[in-house]
Amino acid sequence: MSDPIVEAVQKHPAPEGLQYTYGTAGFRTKADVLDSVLTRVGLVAALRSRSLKGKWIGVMITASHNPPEDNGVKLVEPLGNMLQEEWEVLSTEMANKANGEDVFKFYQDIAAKHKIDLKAPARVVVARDTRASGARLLGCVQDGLKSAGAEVKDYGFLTTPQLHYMVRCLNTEGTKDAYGTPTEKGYYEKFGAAFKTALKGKKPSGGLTVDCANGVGGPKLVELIKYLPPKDDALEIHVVNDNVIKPESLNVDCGADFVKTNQRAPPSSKTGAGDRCCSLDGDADRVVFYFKDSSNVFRLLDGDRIATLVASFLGDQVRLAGLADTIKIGVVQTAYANGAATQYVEQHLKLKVDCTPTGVKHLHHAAEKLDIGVYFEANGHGTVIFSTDTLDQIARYEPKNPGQAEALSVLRACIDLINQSVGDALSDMLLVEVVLAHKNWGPQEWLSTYTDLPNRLLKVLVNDRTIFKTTDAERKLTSPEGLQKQIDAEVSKVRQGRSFARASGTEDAVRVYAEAATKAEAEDLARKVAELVKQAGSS
Ligand code: G16
Repeated sequence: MSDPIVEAVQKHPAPEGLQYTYGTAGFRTKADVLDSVLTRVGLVAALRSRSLKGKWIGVMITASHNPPEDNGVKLVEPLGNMLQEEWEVLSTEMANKANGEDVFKFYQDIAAKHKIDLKAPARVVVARDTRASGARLLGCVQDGLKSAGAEVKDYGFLTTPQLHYMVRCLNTEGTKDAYGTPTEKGYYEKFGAAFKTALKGKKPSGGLTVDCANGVGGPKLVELIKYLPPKDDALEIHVVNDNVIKPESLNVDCGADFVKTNQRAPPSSKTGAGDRCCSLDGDADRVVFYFKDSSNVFRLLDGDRIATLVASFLGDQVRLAGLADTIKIGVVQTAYANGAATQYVEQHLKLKVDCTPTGVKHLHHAAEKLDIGVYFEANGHGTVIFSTDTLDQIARYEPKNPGQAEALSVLRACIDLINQSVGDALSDMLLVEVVLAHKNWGPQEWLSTYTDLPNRLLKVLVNDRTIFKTTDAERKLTSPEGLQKQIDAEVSKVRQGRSFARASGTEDAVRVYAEAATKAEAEDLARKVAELVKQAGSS
């Protein structure tokens, strides 16, 4: 059979014996077995766009925090959200079809089942991070898109959140919800201007050293800096680990995942005590802050800290603006949130906390139900979203005095500064700096709001991670049988103990998290639970 789709699929045959799954953040695995997946993702993207009458759909080629030899791909919905779950399932099926004819038939079946007009326009935006395999994989997507007759806009290298931004801008252009100009310059201008307005002439104390994980965030941050107010008036940023010429250095001994998992600064870090630092991940959708205290001890300010800082600041502005009776703020976390952070939000900030499974798509959905939803994973991935009603209220509200007017204008600038389509390390970083400047805080004051419970995160390699099934927002295992009981027994032996195990959605491993009253107890609990997981996973 000869059809452009069959030909494109046959040009990139699937390796035998591999099963692909659209996981936590799309397809992720070793880059050298991804060609066939990328071509088929091109077909799904074209179908998804046609199903929405030609709305722009995004395709991002990245493996984010994963090692340089990995790569991946994810699809972005028209408003910059993650792909709808039903389409994740279709993508998985498409990726696992044996050959060109099966793929072609499935393509037609999807169209028939979802009443998609295959003559309708298909529009797709593509971008990639700086991985060496990116160019080849882009070619594979392009082959799929071309064979399906899609119109393609290739933005070259972008951070993942920039791609989400482009998609939202393209789909809202010329409407009352227009999000911005769909160009890189448009992105820098929007966030640069919002940063300046939100600062209200306040200057963050000291500079900020930004570790860019040797990924795409490096060159993009260098560009963004050109659009920020001059460093003497606002923020002095020192960019480090921005070597994209050596793709093998991506995420190696640097970046947000390294810092969060190892609870230490990148070994190359040269900052002194009290210097504020942050690390982005490989595609700049996560950020964590940290510093050395006066005793030279490493102190981490992770996603939980960003959530508490931002929720308390936005809560203050809403109250000062006189809107506290009508606008409620809530915080969304995952099981990885430190117990002390959850307690702080509930008992000190008196805000509601929801817990969802890992993956920003889950947090985003929960946050959409709130007036102002602050959602961050402990690993630094997150953002704040405002409901349409809340945005309207804030836009229409007439302040009753200068104090209210001031708070209202800060709130409006924060709305512009926050990338509401998805967690964005660059926008989150600027937001944190705004809050610290307004509070006149350094990292020590930020840290002093509460004390984290010591914790440990471990990665366990097992034969088959799919046997690890969870419930209760991943806090409890339902399979393998009996394992949860064993974990509970270990947890009960330590003070303030909590631990859980879950299969990663981006790597072939099971993750174990443990926290307890002391570092020794947390480490010990993590090690014991990891041993239990290892045993259960090797049978
Ligand atoms: C992705 C997801 C995050 C998730 C992380 C780890 O991050 O977008 O929401 O927390 O993977 O997931 P897992 O523990 O299942 O491997 P990123 O930054 O890699 O895109």
